[in-house]
Amino acid sequence: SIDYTITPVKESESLDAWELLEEKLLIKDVLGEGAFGVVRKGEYDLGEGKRTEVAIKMLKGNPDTEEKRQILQEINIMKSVPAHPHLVSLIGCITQGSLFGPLLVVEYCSKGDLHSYLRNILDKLHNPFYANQLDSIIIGEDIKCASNRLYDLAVLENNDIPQPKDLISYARQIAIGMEYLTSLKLIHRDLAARNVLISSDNTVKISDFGLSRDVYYDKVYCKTTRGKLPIRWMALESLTHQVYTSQSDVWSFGILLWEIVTLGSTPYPGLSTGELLVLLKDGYRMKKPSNCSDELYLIMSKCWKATPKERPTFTELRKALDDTLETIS
Ligand code: ACK
Repeated sequence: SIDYTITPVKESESLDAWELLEEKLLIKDVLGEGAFGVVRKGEYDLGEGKRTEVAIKMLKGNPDTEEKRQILQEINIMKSVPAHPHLVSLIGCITQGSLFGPLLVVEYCSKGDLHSYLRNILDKLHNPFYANQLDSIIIGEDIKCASNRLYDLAVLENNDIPQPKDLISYARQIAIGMEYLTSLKLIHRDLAARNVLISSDNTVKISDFGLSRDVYYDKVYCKTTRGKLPIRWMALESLTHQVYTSQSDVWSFGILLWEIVTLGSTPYPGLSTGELLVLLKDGYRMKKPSNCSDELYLIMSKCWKATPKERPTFTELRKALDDTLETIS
């Protein structure tokens, strides 16, 4: 397997076909901020009067050498991964001569991250004006749309509300993207709804796969872009032995399924991260959300098997979600 995390960035590799012209890049509003960097919206001039919307990732303030090394590494990993419909695509980078330091330019996903997107729907459902509850939306089962609160909400909101089958389709698209990453021997290490983006045509794309958290060598790098360890998404062996594999990504995918079903709730509600490790070691796992079908719960539960090898592969997960989708009208 290729370990991208320890590949040093060579100066000579920085200038290539991916290098963009700074004068053609228009940097606009901040979309979001992390511990190290900030993501801004932008436009890139493609020539002949054509422009494309982009998202620009850059470092904040006075970045140190280490932070620069990290973003250059992220750029290099993204360059090495051929584009895929379910991964956020690299548009290019500016590694030389920019006042802002190295810039990573990726496709713009207008609907933002999956977590905020789902939370927004949950908040709407909780709004007394709609007087609905999550319990009345069954995810992963064939139900009559007329009795579905998401359907009611879609009618009120001009149809831009995903239906249960759309939510399963998101999960399936993420499984396909992860199947691809796995085939390239890449481990994501921070698969979560916050790291999935939605494009204007509702295609779901995995983001931040180029982030190299050099977990084997330095604990600092097992932090997320937001500067915290993603404890609630981490597999048992990652928590106990700092072991990250595609099978630990599968565990995180199970948690991500749970996030989708609960429309962006925080995993292990009511439990502190401190309590979690002991409970997980004891075999404790999240129970079935009240609105989750048995079939879908079985899929997520398998992702949380203590023995990594017993968990399904992303290919198996994709197939299982295909089957689930078929049962939903
Ligand atoms: O929900 P959001 O607007 O979507 O807030 C987060 C924030 O930046 C921090 O990651 C947004 N973001 C990141 N990458 C992109 C992108 N390629 N397209 C659109 N928004 C993005 C993300």
